Amino acid sequence: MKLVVVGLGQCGGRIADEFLRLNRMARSKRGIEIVTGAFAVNTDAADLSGLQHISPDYQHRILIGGRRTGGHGVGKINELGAEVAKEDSDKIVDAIRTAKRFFETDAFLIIAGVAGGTGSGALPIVTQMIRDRYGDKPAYALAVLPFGHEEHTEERTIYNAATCLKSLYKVADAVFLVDNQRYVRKDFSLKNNLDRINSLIVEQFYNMLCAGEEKRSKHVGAKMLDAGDIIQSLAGWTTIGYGKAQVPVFRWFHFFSKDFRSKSIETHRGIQAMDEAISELSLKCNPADAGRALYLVSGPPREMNMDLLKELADYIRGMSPQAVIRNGDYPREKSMIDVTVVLSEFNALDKIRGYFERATDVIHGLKERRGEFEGKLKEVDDLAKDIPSLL
Ligand SMILES: Nc1nc2c(ncn2[C@@H]2O[C@H](COP(=O)(O)OP(=O)(O)OP(=O)(O)O)[C@@H](O)[C@H]2O)c(=O)[nH]1
Ligand SMILES: [Mg+2]
Repeated sequence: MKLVVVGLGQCGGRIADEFLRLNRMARSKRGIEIVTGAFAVNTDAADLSGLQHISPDYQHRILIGGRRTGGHGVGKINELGAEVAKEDSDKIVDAIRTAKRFFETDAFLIIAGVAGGTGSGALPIVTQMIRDRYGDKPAYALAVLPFGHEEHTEERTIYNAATCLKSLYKVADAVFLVDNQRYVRKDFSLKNNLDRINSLIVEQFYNMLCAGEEKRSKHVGAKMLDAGDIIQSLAGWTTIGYGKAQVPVFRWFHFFSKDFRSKSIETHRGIQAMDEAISELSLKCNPADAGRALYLVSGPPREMNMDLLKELADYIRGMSPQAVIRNGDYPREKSMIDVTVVLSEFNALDKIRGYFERATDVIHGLKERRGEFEGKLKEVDDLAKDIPSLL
């Protein structure tokens, strides 16, 4: 599957940059392309300069809101982020058309952190614009949710997340939810290292995007997972996970034994990889609530037998009994079996519900404080009514 990726704000821009790195890896290691264009949009000129892979010209690093923000961002006010994205919409949409292999693109992926200002405000607007303009291709969003500490220290974080997600759900064909906090726990020694988190986020998509682009028959599975399968598997709130289990590169007994034990070890490895993928999903969720599921298993061809595929199918079926399930196998990895899982079309997610409830409280609290503030202001005004003004 080939994507045009568009990153908004600092978080979005950096993750889009990382997708381009992933594409270079796909090209050099596998001879295939998975990204047909990558763009970063920001109100902050310094953030745009800090990117590494996206072309440095103005049509790939797109500065918006220049006059209103002076190139210094919108300081967490996502309403302003949304406004400047609307004002500069032509600039963004026209630039996207310049993607070199635009006609080969299967879908758009629009990325931002939902708690900031620029990205959070621009995400629903740009997604809607892209859908209106390029309606024949799906527009998916990747929404990065804030760290726990950000949620607890800053009311605006919750407000931005809630307003962004509410609007986004209406316009995106699917929304990948990626909770920053889940990635911190994965690797304590790299706490707060955003680069590492960005790589982890993006690498989960690698095999899923590559599988359908393979041209050499030895890398085409018995059931190839292509762009059509992926598109059919995505709708509404969506999570993604990836897990792997090492396989010894050379196993002498493989050549001599058709032992039932070695077969069961392979199946076990596949299940172990799937277990990890499920427990490390990009957002905490209840898999039973998913309406659609997709999984892809990749490994050395000799490891991928029918038993393994059947075990994985049973596993997913047991976990998400309501879901329409699609799957594929990808004889690619050499020294591991890995599994990518996408669970989609969730009807209920605690995290989203939590944002909406808390944001409603924040809005009521703000209204109350505004009322008190205005009451006091009026009191002082009344006190000064007999004092002459110099204006
Ligand atoms: N995973 C990840 N999260 C990031 C990154 N940069 C920022 N964030 C998160 O994104 C949110 C802040 O969004 P930013 O992208 O910095 O904000 P912005 O869209 O540039 O908006 P303004 O700076 O307010 O104009 C916070 O929740 C951060 O934790 C990044 O590189 N990777
Ligand atoms: Mg910024």
